[in-house]
Amino acid sequence: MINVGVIGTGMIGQDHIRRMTTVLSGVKVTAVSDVDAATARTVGERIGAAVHTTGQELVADPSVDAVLVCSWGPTHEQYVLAAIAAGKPVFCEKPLATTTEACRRIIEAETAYGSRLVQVGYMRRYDNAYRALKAVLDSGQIGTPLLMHCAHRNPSVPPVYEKDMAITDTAVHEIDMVRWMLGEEITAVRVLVPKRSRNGGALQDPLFLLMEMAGGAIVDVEISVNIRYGYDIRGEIVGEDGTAALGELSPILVRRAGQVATPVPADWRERFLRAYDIELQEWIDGIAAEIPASGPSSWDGYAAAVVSDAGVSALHTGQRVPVALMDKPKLYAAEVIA
Ligand code: NAD
Ligand code: ISE
Repeated sequence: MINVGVIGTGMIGQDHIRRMTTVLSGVKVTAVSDVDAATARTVGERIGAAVHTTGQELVADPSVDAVLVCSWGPTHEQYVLAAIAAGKPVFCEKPLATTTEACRRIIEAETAYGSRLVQVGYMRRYDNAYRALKAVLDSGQIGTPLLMHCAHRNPSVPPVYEKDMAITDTAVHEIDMVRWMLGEEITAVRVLVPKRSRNGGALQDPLFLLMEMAGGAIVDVEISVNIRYGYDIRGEIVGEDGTAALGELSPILVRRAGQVATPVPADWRERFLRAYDIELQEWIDGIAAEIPASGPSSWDGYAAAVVSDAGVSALHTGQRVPVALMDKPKLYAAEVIA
């Protein structure tokens, strides 16, 4: 049984606690912590877990074998570094950190430790539809990929959501996904700014992100975070010999009043339900088997942060911004992305 401590008991923290408590096997949530002490206490009491005042105390708790970081992005670094210092495996929700410099510090700490302790929550790599799309691409059926069209649509976002988060918090999923899907790095980005939706208030919504890949393909991402009708994630690869796209995921079609309708997921919890289950179960099983983390790494978190920083710069300047990664440390050399 792996004892997990959860830092951050907000939306995804509570959802991961639910799955670790009622869906997954070989895991127990033994401790929780949040700067919102009342929420942490309510959640901790519900599942019989210890409630710590700080994340650092939780990491030091001997009843915690592994740490799950689900607090706000800018707070991730301190907890990931604390877990590495304690030699405990740590699963950090995306983004690994909100700046390139913070990700570099995590890489330095992990490489000094000498083996992988960190996994980042880029769950699309565990989604059946994305995996099926990658299998078609890798089989060669549609030939060399030339373009990928993506849409990342949220029905709405909370009031704390700011302009740059369209890149750093939302499109960062596509940034990680295309590196993994095409097996190559992103070399430059641009952001186009269309007419503003009246549903977004003061927020510039939507945005259009363009990414140039090392092999010459171009990826576009529509980022709409006030689309109202539901949570809609789209992706289509255009190859030299054909195209392949994520399918419609609903198990039913409703025919009524002269129309055919399929339900749209309400949010990311519903759309990626199984992907989150699989990523966390594999993480837990790996810890139980004493195998170093093999999912998205600190290097992937760093690469996503560099592209995301470039995206923010492109958004503010209107310019094409090149992406340059540092040399890859040996610890991550065996990973799929070159
Ligand atoms: P949220 O606001 O619902 O919850 C975040 C929690 O962190 C809050 O309870 C807040 O009080 C707590 N917190 C803030 N600062 C803290 C600190 N210094 N120490 C401890 N706790 C602190 O946000 P959320 O939607 O649950 O997002 C949390 C993280 O998960 C973010 O990094 C977000 O990007 C990520 N996330 C990932 C996915 C995904 O699809 N993989 C989906 C949603 C959120
Ligand atoms: C949120 O943090 C997530 O990670 C969701 O998957 C994404 O769709 C949403 O835009 C983010 O704010």
